[in-house]
Amino acid sequence: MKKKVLSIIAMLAMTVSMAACGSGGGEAPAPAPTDGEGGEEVSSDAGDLITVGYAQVGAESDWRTANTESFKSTFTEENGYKLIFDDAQQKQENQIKAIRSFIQQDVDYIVVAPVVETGWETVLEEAKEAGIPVILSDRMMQVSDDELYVAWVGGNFVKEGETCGEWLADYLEAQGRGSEEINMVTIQGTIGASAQVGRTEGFGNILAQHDNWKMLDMQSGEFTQSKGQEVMESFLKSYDDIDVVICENDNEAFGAIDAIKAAGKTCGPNGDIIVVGFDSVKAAFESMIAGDLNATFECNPLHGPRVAEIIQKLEAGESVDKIQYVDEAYFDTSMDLETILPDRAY
Ligand code: GZL
Repeated sequence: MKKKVLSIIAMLAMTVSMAACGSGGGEAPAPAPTDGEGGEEVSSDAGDLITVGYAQVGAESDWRTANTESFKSTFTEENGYKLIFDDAQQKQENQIKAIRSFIQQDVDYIVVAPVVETGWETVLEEAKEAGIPVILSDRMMQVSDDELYVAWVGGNFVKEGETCGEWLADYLEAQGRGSEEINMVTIQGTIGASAQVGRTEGFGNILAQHDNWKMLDMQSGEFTQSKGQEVMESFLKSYDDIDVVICENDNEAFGAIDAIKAAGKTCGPNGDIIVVGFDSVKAAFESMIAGDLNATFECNPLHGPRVAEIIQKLEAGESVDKIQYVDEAYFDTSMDLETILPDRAY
């Protein structure tokens, strides 16, 4: 594309960093250090490729690994793209540096999964100044002018939180505990991330409808398994009568389960503590089948094809919807999980 010459010069001058994406189940291994200088070129430049700069949050969870894979398998040379991928290791300053590097390389499109919602105005203005369309994937940005981004693709986080609350109410009712005093704690995601803001708000909407539900405490587990375990350990030390733990992603739930077992308590459908997570990654199905996790609320990470569809429409001069939710469901131990699991894409 017209950006080709510049990008070759920039690429030669640029250090590349390869995101080490983790495997399912645990916390992703720490990715190779990235300097946010525009990240790693995923495919060699050639011919008439559309250059896409993708500023990814990090590699903190199974969900993130699947999200990254969705982009890397969509934005390939065979599909007509050159992907420049940057892993910000959950640091906003690295994402901002990567966006500036994409602008310097004069990419055709910038895609961002913003680690938190605020602090983007200036760098988005710079992209606008450079005439580079910005597409948001996954989490949202709070900006004064929503013309600073073309479209957003992601999950409906408030709805995910509400679905979780409604599921819990039904679950407790079915157990004959509908009027019982229920003590709960929440392991939140990265504070200020749309997924954390929405899930906390959504569950809170249902919590407000149940006078017999008591939220004892909320703390951030940063969407990671290790931090989730640490937070649950501290909750177990502070409160000896926890009935439910709401984990704002599955990896935090895996950590919470480890902490519960280490404290000599049990969890899952026949346990002392009900454990729920968000994302519905494969390892969550394995945890439900093992009898540890009670339910998981889906947040589809496969945004690559949706973003490519937006780019193709823009290339054809067509208009695109500003807000595009992905389809989401939930899964619990009442379902035939052994049958569902093999068909799960992530
Ligand atoms: C949700 C995404 C969240 C996932 C976590 O769209 O932003 O970030 O729920 C991930 O697993 O870390």
